Formats: sequence, structure tokens, C-alpha cells
Amino acid sequence: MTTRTVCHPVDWQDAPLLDTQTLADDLARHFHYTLGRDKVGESQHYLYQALALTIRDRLVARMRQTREENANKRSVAYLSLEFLIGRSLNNAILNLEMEKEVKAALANYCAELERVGEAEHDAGLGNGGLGRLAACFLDSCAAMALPVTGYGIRYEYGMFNQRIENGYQIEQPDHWLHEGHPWELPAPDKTVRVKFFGHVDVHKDPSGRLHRVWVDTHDVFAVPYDVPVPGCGNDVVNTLRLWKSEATDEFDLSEFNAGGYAEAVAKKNLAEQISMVLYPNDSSENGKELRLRQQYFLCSASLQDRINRWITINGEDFTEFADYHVFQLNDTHPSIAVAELMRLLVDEHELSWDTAWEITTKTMAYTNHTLLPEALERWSVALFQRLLPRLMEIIYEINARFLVEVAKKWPGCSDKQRALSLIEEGDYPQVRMAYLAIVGSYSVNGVAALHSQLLREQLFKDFYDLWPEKFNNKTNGVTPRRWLAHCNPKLAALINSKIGDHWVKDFSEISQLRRYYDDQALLKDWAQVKYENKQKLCELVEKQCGVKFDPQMMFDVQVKRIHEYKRQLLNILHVIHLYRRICDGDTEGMVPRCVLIGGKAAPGYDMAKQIIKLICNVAHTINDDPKAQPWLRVAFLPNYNVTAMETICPAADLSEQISTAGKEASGTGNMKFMMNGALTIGTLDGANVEMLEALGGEHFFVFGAQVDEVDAIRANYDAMNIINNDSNLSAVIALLESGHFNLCEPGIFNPIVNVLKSNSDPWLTCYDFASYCKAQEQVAIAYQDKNQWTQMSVLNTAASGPFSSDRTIAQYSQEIWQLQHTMNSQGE
Ligand code: 26Q
Repeated sequence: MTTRTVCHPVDWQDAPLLDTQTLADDLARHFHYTLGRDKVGESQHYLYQALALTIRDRLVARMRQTREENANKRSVAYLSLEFLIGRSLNNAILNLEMEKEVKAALANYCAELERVGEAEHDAGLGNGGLGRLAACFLDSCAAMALPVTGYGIRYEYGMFNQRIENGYQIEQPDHWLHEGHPWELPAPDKTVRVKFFGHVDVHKDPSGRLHRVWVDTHDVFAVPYDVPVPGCGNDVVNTLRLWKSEATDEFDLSEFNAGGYAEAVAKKNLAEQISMVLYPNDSSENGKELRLRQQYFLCSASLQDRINRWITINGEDFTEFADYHVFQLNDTHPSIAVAELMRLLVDEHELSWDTAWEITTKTMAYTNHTLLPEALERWSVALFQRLLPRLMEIIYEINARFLVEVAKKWPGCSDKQRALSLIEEGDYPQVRMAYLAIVGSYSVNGVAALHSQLLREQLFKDFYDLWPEKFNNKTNGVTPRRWLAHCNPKLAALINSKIGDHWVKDFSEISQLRRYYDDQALLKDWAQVKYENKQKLCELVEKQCGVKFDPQMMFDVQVKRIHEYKRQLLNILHVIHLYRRICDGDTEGMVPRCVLIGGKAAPGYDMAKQIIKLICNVAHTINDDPKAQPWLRVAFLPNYNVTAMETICPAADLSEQISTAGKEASGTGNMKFMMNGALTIGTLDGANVEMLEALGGEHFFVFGAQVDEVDAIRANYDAMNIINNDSNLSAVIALLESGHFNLCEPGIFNPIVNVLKSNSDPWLTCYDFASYCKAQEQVAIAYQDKNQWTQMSVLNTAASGPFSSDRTIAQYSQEIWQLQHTMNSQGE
């Protein structure tokens, strides 16, 4: 029996009910009293706020209940610098299964849920795939009632808003909290202290034992804000705990006394900078001190939080700590957690090094998300030393002990020691964060089968030789609640009418759709739903880009971060190729298409920004040319984000997944499109490989060099030779060079052309061009047979079962987290 030390007067069963009348009463109360409003005006803002608070009431009691139920269980802390949540209102309504009641309650205000929902700002606390994956995972963990808590940073400014001016990307700050964030609950009583700077002293205690103490630190407070994560239809509400940095009330007394009162108080700002802004890079640009501060801030606060909770139940006995905790590291961004857990256990809780190391290496698990060598995180030892002196000592100690193991495995081989060392030597020594994560973790996983294989065989080969048992694969997935049930309600209803709605919670059921791929009535309705979704996207494109798309035409879509390896450039070269054919009157076998491209470039990534400019200019030229109108329209959608994807993926006919083989770890947009019945044109990269496998080759337009070929191709790469021998490609390049797309700005695309022509183009764009065009011709042929295309669309949705994040999370839970234990705590 559990003894309760705290009084909980409200059980969730007594919590606000879900029926229409109670809901309507609460909505009115929040609208009139909490927010002090009278009439509903044009703006839906207050109605949205009141509804969000009404829904939140129904979540908080369940959140507390879930915490109580989980208090004695083995649990996971998912540490991530990013959680790309998007909007929460409709997600909560869907998961609480109260859509009907909410709509009825809103009718009192003559308001529609869809319009009210549009008043919500996206919580854009992430860059792209990795951040959105964390959000999908939280949804799946809650749906499967797993005790998993997300830990992140409550950035004041999320991912920047992108505007396009004359084809150029302009970044604008995203002050998403400006109008308040009704979903969060501050928990100031759980505030913890995080240290920075200072130095390490050595003290001898009376028994002669040496202690290292980190002193003269500049501390900041980490204040938690809890965001509820509702599970679908199961009354579970997990927690996403986001930390805000605040200044302590300790001032520099010397400055104070010297009359510097205002200056001393103003220094509080420095502490608050930590959680001010999300870094908008999705790969490299390393070395920024503030970024390291953010990482350590998140890790220290989150680990302290878990340890404090443990101590409340178990006191200072850590014997079983490792049986009840897992820390899943979302890439290397939180990998300083390895050293911080050591510091907390050894310095603050007086465990021996060996005991602490055993706990650390039994609780840490690392997920890698990139194969790009330049994206592997490194921090300068000098910076580490200054910002986190005690952590640097601990990393040296971990390294010294690790190198002994390396020496045992490869006796006398100092090259191996140098290659595997956590410290990269040189004029400016660096800490290799991926190596720290691997050495400190019991599990290392990649995010698609091919990616995990490349980690084992290439990037982390030596570590694999040393510890093969640590390495495993967990192919990514996306939540079918947001990415089908919510974003494509018409398709969801159609699916329900055939196979029932169990697929929402058990997505393997979606395969039953396959039985209907010949059902003419279904195919007709399926095509009609796609058509209506395309109409909706047309409205968005017209509003955002001023370009008229036609829902009769094929919708060919590539939305994702702009990066050279993702090859938006290859896409636009093909668009230019089509345009040239149209101009030449060569439209045989062509289908009318609307090409949509969207995505943000990292602000410092010049080449990516130029690619956006090229896309915009090409779009402008083509859309302005009456000859092209019936055949080709092109738009660059500004400010691509989670909410935009909710309109885009249900409307796509063709999904572009065209990265250079071996570069995209997994991709997750590919899965969202597939679920919504788009066909894929793609390389054998990331999770595309598994999608093709699940689908059968004839329903997937595959092209391009394969992973086992790219090295040899690069070694003998002769771009000019490829161009000269391909009349289509030379014509495209000639058109680019002629300045046809940049008449007013001569020369601006020279750098792009130069990369294409270069023998050291790592992305092999020219190499893959011909095979890409051929695959696109196959697409066009297939699209001409509407009925067959629709059949393939159904088969895509039907085969998307494995790409649910529920499947991914079930595997994390069984194979990494082992989440069945129950805590044998006091009070039981
Ligand atoms: C690096 C340095 C400084 C600041 C930030 C960063 C940074 C931030 C975000 C580096 C990387 C990221 C995000 C990476 C990412 O989204 N990777 C993608 O992860 C997906 C989920 O596993 C995969 O599907 C994609 O293939 C992978 O590119």
C-alpha cells in the first residue's frame, strides 16, 4: 500500500467531466471570468484561450494521476534540446475523444472548432526532423501508457519565422509566448540550481579522503514548466518538463557596494539568456558558448530533478537507482549528461567513482541522427575548462579509464587510442561528444536500418568492434494520430467506413485497407478526398505565395529543411528541364504538375539560401510564362512548419525524398506523405529503403546511385563529362548560365553552377540527374492512369503500418528501456 504524505483532494474521476454541458459551463467561466471577456469579437483569440484552459483542466488532474501511478515504476527521461510540438488544442481534443462535445459547446458562441484552432501559435521548439520525432515519441509513449517524461528547454523564441523578400530568406524572431501559452503549468517549487564557471578546489575530509569541490560558481535557477502530453483514449497524461533559466538573487556585492546597484541587477539578464532562443541550425555550426550553456543547463536540471524525486522516495540509497531510470539522449546535444550524472553522484551524493560509473553506463542510452561527419559535435577543451571546469576533469577521468580498455583490446596500438580518445588532440584540443555518449551509454542506436548499418560499418566502426552489443537500430516513425487522424479527417473517415477506427491506436491494422484496393467505390471516394485536400492546399499556396495551383494537376511536393544533401537543387533542375521541354513544345508523356517546395535554411548557410533564391526565381519565371501555365506551376512556400505540413501532406500526390545515398539518416516527412497516400520518388537512403520494402518496388519510384556505389563514383567523378554527355542536363545548365532566371541580378547563381560542375561535388547532383528524370517520366506515365494511381495511393497508406511511432516506441520500450519493473520503494 502506498502511504500518501500529501493530500490530494481531487481524484481524476472527480475532475471536470467531458460531457457537453459541463464543458460549455467551463468554457463560459474561463471566457467571462478567467479572461474577463464579454463578447466574442472578430478575433478568435480569447475563445481559443478559454477553450484551451477548459481542455487543460481536464488534462491536469489526469497528469497528476498518471504521475502517481508511475511513481514506483521504472521510467524514462527523454532528454532533448528540441520538441517540435506544433499546435496542441486539436491534438488534445482528439486524444481525449471529445470532439463532438467541444463542437457543441462552441456552437453557443457561433464558433467553429477549425477557426478557433487557428488562433493557436505553433510551439516551434525545434528545427526539423529530430525535434518533431521527439514530439511524435511523446505522443506514442502516452498512447501506450509508458512512463516517459520529456525534458527540454522552454525557449522564449522558437524556430525563426521565415519571410521571403525578392526570393531571399528573411529571418524574423518567433515570440511564440507573447500571447501566453495556456498549456503550461509552472512548477516553481521544483526549481533547481545549475552551476557555471568557477574553479575546482581539493579538500581533505577528517578521514583523509580527498574531495573535489566546484566553487566560486555563477549559478542560475532552472524553473520547470510542465506541458501535459495526453495519451489517446486512455486517460494517461504524461509530462513534458521544459526548463526556463532565471537569475538567482545573489548579486556581486562588491559591485553593489561600489554604487553599481543598477548594473548588478541588470546582470540578471545573463542568466535569462540561456533559455532565450533556439539555435536554428540543423547540422553544424559548432562552438557557440551559449549553446553549450543550454546543453549543460538542460542536463543538469533534468538529472537533478530525477535524483531529487528518487531521494524523496528512497533517501540517499542509490543501490537500485539504475533499475528505475533510463536517460535517452536525443543525439549528442544532451551528451554532457554522462559527465553530469557522474558529477552529481560522486561529488554531491558521495558515491565512489566505480559505483557511479556503473549507474551511469546502465542508465544512459544514445540515439544518433546524423551521418554527416561535419555535423558531429565537438567542443573546445578551452571553452569547456572555463565554463564547466569540474565537468572537464570528469571527462578526462572517463577518457583515461576508457583508453586503458582500448589498450587492452588493441595492445600497443597508439593510433587506436588517438582515434578513439574522447579528446581530439591538436593545437586546439576538442571534446568529441559522440564518443562521450557512446562510452557512457549501454545502448547506441541509429534511426533507420541503413543508417544503423553505416554507423556500425563506418562512422563508429571501432566502437562497434569494441562493444558490438551496444549497437542497435530503431527505425523512426510518426504518430498516426496527428499525421493521419487529425490532419486528414476526410481520409480518416473514409478509412473508418471500411476497416473501423482501431487503426488509430493500433496502426498495424491499416494493412487491412489492402483488401479494398480494387474496390471501385472506395477508389472514387479516395480520389475525391485527395481532390478536396488539394483544394485546401491551393488556398494556402495562393494566400502565401500568390500562385494559383490547380487541383486537377499532379501535386509534386518537397518540404524539409533546405540542405545541399537533401538536393532541392536536383528537384529544381528537373523543373527547369520540364520548362525547357514545354518551351520546345516537347510535352509528349508529360503530366500537368504543380511543384511545391518549402523549408528553412540555417541563417548562416549561404548555399542553402541561394538555393531558395533559385527556386523562387525559377518559380517566378515559369509562373509568368503563359506557355507553361497548362503544364507547370511552381511555388516556394514560406515559413514551412508543423502546421503547414498538416495541410500539405494530405494533399500531395508525389513525395520527393531525393537525398544523396548515405546522407539522410532516416527522414520522417517521407512517412507522413506515405500515410496520406502520396507516392514516393526517392533514392535508396534512410528509411526510404524500408518503405520500398514494405510496399514492393513497383509502387515506389526509385532512382540514383546507391550507398555501396557512391565512394567509387566520387573517386572518379567527372561532372563536366556527365554534363557534356547528357543533352538535357547541358541544356538546363546552359539556361541557368544564360541568366534567364536572374536577368536583374547577373551572376548570382554562379556559385550554384560551380558546385554542379565541380568534380568534388559531394552530393553527386549531376550524376543522379538522368536517372532522376527517368524516374520522373515513370511518375508521369503512372499518373496518366488515374485509377491505377489511386490504387497505388491506397496501397501506400495500407503499407505505412510499420512507420507509426507506436511501433518505434514499442521497440525502444522492449529492447532498450525494458519498461516492466515496479519500484520497490518505501511505503509499499
Ligand atoms: C548543431 C549545432 C549547434 C546548434 C544546433 C545543432 C543541431 C540542431 C538540430 C544539429 C542537428 C539538429 C537536427 C538534426 C535532425 O533533425 N536530424 C534529422 O533527424 C531525423 C530524426 O531522426 C531524421 O529523420 C533525419 O534524417 C535527420 O536529418
